[in-house]
Amino acid sequence: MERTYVMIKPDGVQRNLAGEIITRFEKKGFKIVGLKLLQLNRAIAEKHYAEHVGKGFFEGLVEYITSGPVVAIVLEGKDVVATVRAMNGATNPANAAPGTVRGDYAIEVGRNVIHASDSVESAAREIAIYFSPEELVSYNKAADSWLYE
Ligand code: DAT
Ligand code: MG
Repeated sequence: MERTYVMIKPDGVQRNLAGEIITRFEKKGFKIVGLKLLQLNRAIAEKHYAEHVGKGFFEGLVEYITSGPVVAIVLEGKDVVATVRAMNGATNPANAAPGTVRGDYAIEVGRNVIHASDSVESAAREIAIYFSPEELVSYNKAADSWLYE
C-alpha cells in the first residue's frame, strides 16, 4: 500500500489546527502509520527542502519551518500521495480551492500550514528523513474492509 509524508507546519501547530487537519485524513480513510511532534533544525530543513536550496524564498522558508514544532505524519492508503496533495490544495493558498486545507486555513504562500510529498519517490525520501523503520507501524483496522472492496 502506498505511503506519503505529511507535515503540519509551525503555523498549523500554533493555530491549533493539528487535530482538525489530522481528522480530515482519518475521515477520508487514510491510515496513520507514523506520528510525532518535533522541531526542525536547519540541517533537517535543508535536507527536506533540498530542491529549493539557493532559491530566493529559501532563507525565509527555513526560518519559518524551524520556528516551532511540527507534527510529522506518515499516511497509508490507495493513491495516498496524489490524494493528499489534492486535499491540501495549491502551494499558494490564494490559488487553493475552498475545501482544501490551504484553501480553508491559509492566506499566504509563506504560511501555508501543511506539507505533503509530491511523488511516491519523494515520499520514500522524506519518510526516511523523519522516521526510522521501527517508528512506522503496519497494522490492520476493522474499517479496512469498509474502505476497500
Ligand atoms: P509544495 O509545498 O506545495 O510542495 P514547493 O515544494 O514548490 O510546494 O515549495 C515548498 C514550500 O516553499 C512551499 O510550501 C512554500 C514555499 N514556497 C514555494 N514557492 C514559494 C514562493 N514562490 N515564494 C515563497 N515561498 C514559496
Ligand atoms: Mg514540495
